[in-house]
Amino acid sequence: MSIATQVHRKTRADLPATGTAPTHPRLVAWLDEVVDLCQPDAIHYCDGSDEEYEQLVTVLEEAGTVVRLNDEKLPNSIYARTDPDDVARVEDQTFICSEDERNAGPTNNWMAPAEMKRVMTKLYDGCMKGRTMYVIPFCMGHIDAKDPKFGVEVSDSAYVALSMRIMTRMGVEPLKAMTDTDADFVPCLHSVGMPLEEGERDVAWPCSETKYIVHFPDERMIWSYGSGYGGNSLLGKKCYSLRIASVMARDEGWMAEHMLILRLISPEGRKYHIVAAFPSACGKTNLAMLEPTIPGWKVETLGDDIAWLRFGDDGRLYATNPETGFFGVAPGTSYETNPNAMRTIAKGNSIFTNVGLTRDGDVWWEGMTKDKPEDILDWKGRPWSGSTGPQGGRKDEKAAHPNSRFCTPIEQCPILADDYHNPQGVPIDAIVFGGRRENTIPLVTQSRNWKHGVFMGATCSSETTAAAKGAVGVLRRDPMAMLPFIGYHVADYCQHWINIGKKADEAKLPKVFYVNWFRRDDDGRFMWPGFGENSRVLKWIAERVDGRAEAVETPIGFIPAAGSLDVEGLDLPEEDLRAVVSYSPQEWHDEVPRIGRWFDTFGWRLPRELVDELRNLEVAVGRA
Ligand code: GTP
Ligand code: SPV
Ligand code: MN
Repeated sequence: MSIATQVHRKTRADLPATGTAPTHPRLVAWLDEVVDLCQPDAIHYCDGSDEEYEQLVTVLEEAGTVVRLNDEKLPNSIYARTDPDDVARVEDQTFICSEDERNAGPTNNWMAPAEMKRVMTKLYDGCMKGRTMYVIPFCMGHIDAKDPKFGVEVSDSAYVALSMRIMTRMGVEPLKAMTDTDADFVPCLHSVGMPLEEGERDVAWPCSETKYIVHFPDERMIWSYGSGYGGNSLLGKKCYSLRIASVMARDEGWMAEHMLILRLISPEGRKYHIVAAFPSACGKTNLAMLEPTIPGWKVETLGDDIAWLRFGDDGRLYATNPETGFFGVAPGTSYETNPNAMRTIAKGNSIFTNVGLTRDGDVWWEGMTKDKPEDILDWKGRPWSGSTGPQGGRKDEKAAHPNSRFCTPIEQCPILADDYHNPQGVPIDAIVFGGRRENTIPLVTQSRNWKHGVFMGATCSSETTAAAKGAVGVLRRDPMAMLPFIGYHVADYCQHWINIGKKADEAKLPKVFYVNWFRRDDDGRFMWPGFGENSRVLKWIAERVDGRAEAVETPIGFIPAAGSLDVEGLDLPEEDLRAVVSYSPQEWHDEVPRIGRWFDTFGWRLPRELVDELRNLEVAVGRA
């Protein structure tokens, strides 16, 4: 830092400010440090009000970042296009900076915290010049929870402030609760990394080629730089509620998981609570809001992305959703596939990012309607038609980016369960793991017990999707769908799952299942129709929880006995059904060594229990 810049360094007192400055002593001290480092031109303390929402939309509109959508179609909603290079989570640039490298483990990027702070302090130095710094107090989960989890995000993006208002409890209420109790909070620093020189014109979506998404688990602190996109910038979401929270959960005896939460209600009115962990863009939002195709059964939604699991006084595991919104994949969402998501969005108050924009201010994406529209604008802003693709582009280029998203308040979901508002959450009957596998993994398998269920989760695998930057369709292991989100060593994380099982009676623990909606036939077509038809699998799971449905034991666990899966009215040839539910000895003969190689990467911390489960499987498939 030169002497000249030191002399002119602004303090917080120098800045024009709007909103009410906080009084929480540690927050005040941290804000002073951030201003000193980032040197914004102005500061806004967010209160989360409707008036503020309106003001920030105007700010973004004037900057060209968003446009307001047609109020008659999507009231109070906005549309944003990102930089074409800032469209997904950047896993390569995501770091777990634990003091001890061994605590980050083989699945995370690591740098020594001091070293990372040196690198990032240089980047942050003056990074908010020409911009307003937004101070965003929030709480993940209920403010009146036993142990509320507060955070404060400081960001130079109004888009982030607006999105955080949908996705979290944000503004005066969490700030007051935090201040009244002098509670700790997770400091979350975010900058798009594009300072403006005096008189320099801004771009519509400021960001930087240099990106870092960094977690300091020992300090419970998050630093993010260079990206304005979802999981990189809405720091309450993956950064806090999974990466930092998984470390808190390990230390405090609970679990932070990449899971949806749903309530399934039988025709007799029996309620089952199910959580399901699928990797990014593998069907959580869709399953969470499913409309059953089997008569008499109902689903209610509690969450679509993140679940926090804690023991209740009765020794059962309870799930809560720390979020207040859906940040859902747009493409493929329609009144056919996910009508409840469409109804949620239709109430407005939503932010759409990187989808298509119609001439009359509505949104469109691939799969929304059977017929593709003509003459709309694509996610890059080019005129686009279903018959020709974008002007100047290729015919097969999509109107919406495959990872384009809607951000919408959960309370607008027409099938939201009443217990969403209950800080205790709901008692879990079943945990479901899943992934995108074109072969090997049957439609549904039940584990023999908790330990075997942990083995299933630990060996989950899935083909990569557009939710993260990088190649799509590449098979990788994704333990509990948490590969990019575990804030510590993967082996210790699996051990934590095993230890949770030791804390409870096996009878009180949720039953564990593994599903795969994505098995394909020789022509590459999905064999299982999916979406609403997945209710047939949920019904089988519920009946297994009650010890009713019949199953066949195989080397990989229990699969539905012939006739036990309700397929009444399902339009699926008998041989396809058999193929999709079957256990294939040949495919598992090939799979087992792949699991062995995966476990080899864990090193000596690999839990004994998982070694035992692998041995059993090797023997059962004739690989021992
Ligand atoms: P994240 O928000 O990234 O964590 O993803 P998610 O797990 O919530 O995924 P989501 O439900 O948004 O689904 C992603 C994609 O998978 C969408 O394009 C869906 O249309 C598609 N999909 C969801 N369920 C099914 C299914 O049962 N069968 C098939 N074939 N596709 C599905
Ligand atoms: C995911 O990638 O799993 C998401 C979207 O849910 S993001 O918030 O960007 O992480
Ligand atoms: Mn997710």
